[in-house]
Amino acid sequence: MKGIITKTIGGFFFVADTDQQIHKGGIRGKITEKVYPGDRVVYSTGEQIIEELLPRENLLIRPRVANVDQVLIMQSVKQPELDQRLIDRFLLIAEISGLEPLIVINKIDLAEEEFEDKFADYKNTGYRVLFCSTREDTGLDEIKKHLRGKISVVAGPSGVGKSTLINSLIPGVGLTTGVISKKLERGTHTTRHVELLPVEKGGWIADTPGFTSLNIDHVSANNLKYYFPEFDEYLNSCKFNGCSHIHEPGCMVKKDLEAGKLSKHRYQSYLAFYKEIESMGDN
Ligand SMILES: Nc1nc2c(ncn2[C@@H]2O[C@H](COP(=O)(O)OP(=O)(O)O)[C@@H](O)[C@H]2O)c(=O)[nH]1
Ligand SMILES: [Mg+2]
Ligand SMILES: [Zn+2]
Repeated sequence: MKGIITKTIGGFFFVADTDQQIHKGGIRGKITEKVYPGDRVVYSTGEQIIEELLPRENLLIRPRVANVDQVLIMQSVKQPELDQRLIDRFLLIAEISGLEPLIVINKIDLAEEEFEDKFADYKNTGYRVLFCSTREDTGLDEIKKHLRGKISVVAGPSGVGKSTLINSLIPGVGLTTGVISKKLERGTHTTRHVELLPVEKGGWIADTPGFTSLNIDHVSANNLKYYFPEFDEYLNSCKFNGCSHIHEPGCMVKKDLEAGKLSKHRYQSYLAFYKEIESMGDN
């Protein structure tokens, strides 16, 4: 039978069948590779032991989750304050890693002013943006739809409501939230296990304490432009081949930027990441 690993603890693993029923078992000796949550396996019933590790599509390093389809880039409108640069950083990481990004903006119950406009640039670029309030139970059904049939991880700063969201999506899962959880996360850093949690209708989601920041050192400054989808249509329109859209004459990106056809804040993020990568050297 085919199943999916939801967590591993010590010598044991937990494998979910196609009905999301979870079985506990030990790993058979002939499997020499390490298995991670998200790994697809062939297992036998009864003893529920892994027969075979099926080919992996990808493996996130921190946290270790295999076969990730989607990353929820989560922020709140307030408490903590919205950080668009961080959204852009996570979008970049998602693009580099080949994961589908889904921007989720929580705590809309706290908004005192119009906030949706701030996300028009992302929508125009083709990114999905969803708004929710776990406190007032708004927007959650829409999020559920986007989780169906996929393995998703949640990324975002501490306090935006990642654990609360998962608790709302999966009744009874009981993740620790709020101030206490921050202490716990630090105190039990090494013992915490990543676990895939079942979302109704066949999706999986992982709360990811370590996935709050990542560096972007595996892309070169020259290639950075390929991970900003809004620049795709400029590949052949600038005067210079391989234009970085920064200082070259005859750059159409800069022209359209001035004409207000491209997002200024996205371009600022591009510049900031470009400089960051350059300053790391060897590019
Ligand atoms: N006002 C408001 N507070 C929320 C909402 N969602 C979560 N919170 C609160 O934000 C705090 C941090 O939530 P938590 O889930 O622990 O954040 P995490 O660090 O991202 O996992 C908790 O006190 C939650 O009760 C929301 O939609 N609105
Ligand atoms: Mg949390
Ligand atoms: Zn250019």
